[in-house]
Amino acid sequence: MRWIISLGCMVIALLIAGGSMGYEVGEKQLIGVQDLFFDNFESYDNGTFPSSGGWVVKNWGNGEENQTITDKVSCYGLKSFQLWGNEGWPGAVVYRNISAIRNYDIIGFEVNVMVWEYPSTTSAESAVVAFYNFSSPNVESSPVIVFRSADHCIYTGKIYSWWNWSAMENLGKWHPKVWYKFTLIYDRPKECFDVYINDTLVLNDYPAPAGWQISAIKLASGQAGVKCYFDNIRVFAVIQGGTVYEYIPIIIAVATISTIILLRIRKEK
Ligand SMILES: [Ca+2]
Repeated sequence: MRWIISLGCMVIALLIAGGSMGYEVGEKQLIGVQDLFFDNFESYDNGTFPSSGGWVVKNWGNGEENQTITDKVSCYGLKSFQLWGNEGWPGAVVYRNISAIRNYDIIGFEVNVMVWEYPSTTSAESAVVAFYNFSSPNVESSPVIVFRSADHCIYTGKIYSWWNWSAMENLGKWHPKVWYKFTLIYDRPKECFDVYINDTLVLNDYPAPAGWQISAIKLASGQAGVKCYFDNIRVFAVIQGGTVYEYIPIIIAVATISTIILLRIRKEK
């Protein structure tokens, strides 16, 4: 009986130790993600432009009627947002103000993108997703995800260097009618960003100048002149904290010891 009391005291001691010390897993850890904007395009009528959701046009591309909510293609739910650029110039460009984004150091976007077909031209870009400057839309900011037409590859980098493909990072081939999920997380103080494709990290700490101008998200179907589709777009901030503790090892230890005690008590009965 005495050993059970001893073990019980040990469990209590472990719990107290866990509560006061924990296991430090880093000097400064990420403690959460706060959504700043989300749109799955389900709330709009088919065939309309989603201006009621705050989307604004910069270029109508291949006609006003072709920049539209559609129920013919979707990644989640029944609808997505179709953009269709002109072959040549300009493409179809829209953006959405998210002014709260200025309040956070680490920001990101997540979006599903699909390009309908390979362009018949090698003109520059088809689908584009980028952080943007809402109040000065002609002043563009980094970073960007862009589908290049010439080699059918996805690129990332700074938006100013669109035409300097060799200065950008090639993230691999894209294929028509395939949805790709992109997650880009931009650490402005560190001046670098990470890119995930379909939840797999494909680029880590890519250098990028601090995007102080960023206040919006931009979508486009560029001058490749093909239909591009966007769904489930999310813009978020990563919230940082001080030291974060990891309690899992302590919980496992306490659970194991408690189980031993319970088994021993049952055996004695
Ligand atoms: Ca949808």
